[in-house]
Amino acid sequence: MTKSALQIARAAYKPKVPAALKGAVKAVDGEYTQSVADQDEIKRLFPNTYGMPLVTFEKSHDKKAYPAIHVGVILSGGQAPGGHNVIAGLFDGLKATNKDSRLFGFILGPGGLIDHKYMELTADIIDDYRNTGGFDMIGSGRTKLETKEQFDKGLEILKQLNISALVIIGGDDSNTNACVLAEYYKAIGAGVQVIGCPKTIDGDLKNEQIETSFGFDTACKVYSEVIGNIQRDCNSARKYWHFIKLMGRSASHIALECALQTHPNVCIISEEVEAKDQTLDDVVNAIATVVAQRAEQGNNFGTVLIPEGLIEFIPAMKRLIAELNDFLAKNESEFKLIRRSEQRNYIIGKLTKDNATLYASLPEGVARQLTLDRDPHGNVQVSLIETEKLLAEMVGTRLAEWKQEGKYVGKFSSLTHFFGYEGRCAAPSNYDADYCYSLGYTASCLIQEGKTGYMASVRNTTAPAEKWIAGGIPVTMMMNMEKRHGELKPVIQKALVRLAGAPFKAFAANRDSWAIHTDYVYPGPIQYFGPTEVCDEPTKTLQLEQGK
Ligand code: FBP
Repeated sequence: MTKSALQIARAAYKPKVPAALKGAVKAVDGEYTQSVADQDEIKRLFPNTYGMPLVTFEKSHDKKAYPAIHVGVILSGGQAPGGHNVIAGLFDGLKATNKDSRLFGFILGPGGLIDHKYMELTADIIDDYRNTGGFDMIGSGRTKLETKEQFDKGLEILKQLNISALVIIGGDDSNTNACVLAEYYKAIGAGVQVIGCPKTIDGDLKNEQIETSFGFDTACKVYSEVIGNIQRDCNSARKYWHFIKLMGRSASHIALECALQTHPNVCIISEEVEAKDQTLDDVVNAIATVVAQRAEQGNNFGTVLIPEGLIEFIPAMKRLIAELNDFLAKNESEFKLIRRSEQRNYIIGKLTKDNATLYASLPEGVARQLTLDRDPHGNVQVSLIETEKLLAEMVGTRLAEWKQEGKYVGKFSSLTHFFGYEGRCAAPSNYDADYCYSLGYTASCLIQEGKTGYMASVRNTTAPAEKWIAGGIPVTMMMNMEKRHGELKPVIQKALVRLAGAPFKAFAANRDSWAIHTDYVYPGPIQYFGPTEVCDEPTKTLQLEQGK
């Protein structure tokens, strides 16, 4: 494998860890916990793993002897920078307590456990992937581990490999499923502990105990670097409006963090659009107003950040999509017989009044996308809708109308971008390299202490790493009951952007000024060598949330 000069230099980086994890460690049990909501129901569903205490790891003066164990690890869902360091931390933690312990990686996500596809992760392999981005050491996948048959099939291979603990590195859904698995294995006395680790660039797996999901830091820094570059280009040529969509399936944390880092002229926050019951037209008008105001000052350029999940947060779009899903599911064969050129009018004729008006107002491409791309459940794949193009086109149309009415005097040329995959496998920032390694090491400590149904947690991460606090949180503590596919299920509460939270407030306090005055910030690339304020700075979101 040919390596870049930076990769070679980075391989030697020793992640910073909390002081408590250097040397012998002891677990200190804290308060007993309860779920964030629906306590009786969650307790009933998780009789063996509900209510367990918080755990914190502290330095110990006695070096306990731990037996050699076999542990399995799974990477689940979308890639996020730092996953390899979670595995490296886990490996080092296991070896530190007993050099004969062994680690096995299941290939291509949870599917590897069910299909019995695995590889042993030896020191050579681990060393090759330290501080690297991506999940390619063992691959990842989106198979959901949720049925008893899957759990039993998985147990066969765990028993065969003598594995007594499984670490699942994933987002809210994967960690929910990890907890269901922990409960099941405990209930049947399988002798397999299950520990989760918080991963997702989307940043929506967080709460009082889990400060952030890993990968959010690096991904936002990569996107902010490129947004900064675009803004500098934009401010140099002064002739384009750039519409930039940012990944984040549901929550707008990535868009918000990038806005805080780069000060764009406009940033849409889906949660605000929903809270204010805004229509697509309201969003278009808001952007067009900023374009018109800047044009009055002779500035026919700017940047607009758009969160990937926007469409699903616009109440009227949600209603339209629901009716389309329903209608097309029932009338698929009839729809297929309609000539392509007549499909749009056919749909307009079938929808209820408000939905028909909205559908008729959509640009041709998007209207078509809404009737075509459906997932296996028959739903529109909203993430495939090119919101950046939709908004650019609709803003252009609105400005043309305003020009006719004499309300707009400028020139409008737009360019569109989508940043997602560019950041998901980037080499982890120091923050993610350190945080991930510490999470993995903490997971090994939870295993050694016999815990199951816990998520590894590392807190106080805006302080120097020495002062970080490592521990474990019972996963049931983060759960509530939510409707999924029409059924009430226990799930980890997803953390959306809080409009009352400090990051949104900081953005809201500045956005009017950023809209009109060109106050772009150019964060530049992630740095690994240099002063700590350049190399180790956590996200603005985290700093604001922690009052820094
Ligand atoms: P996870 O929540 O599984 O970490 O994935 C998040 C994400 O990167 C979203 O931001 C994005 O919408 C989605 O994955 C893309 O999915 P895919 O990798 O299947 O294209």
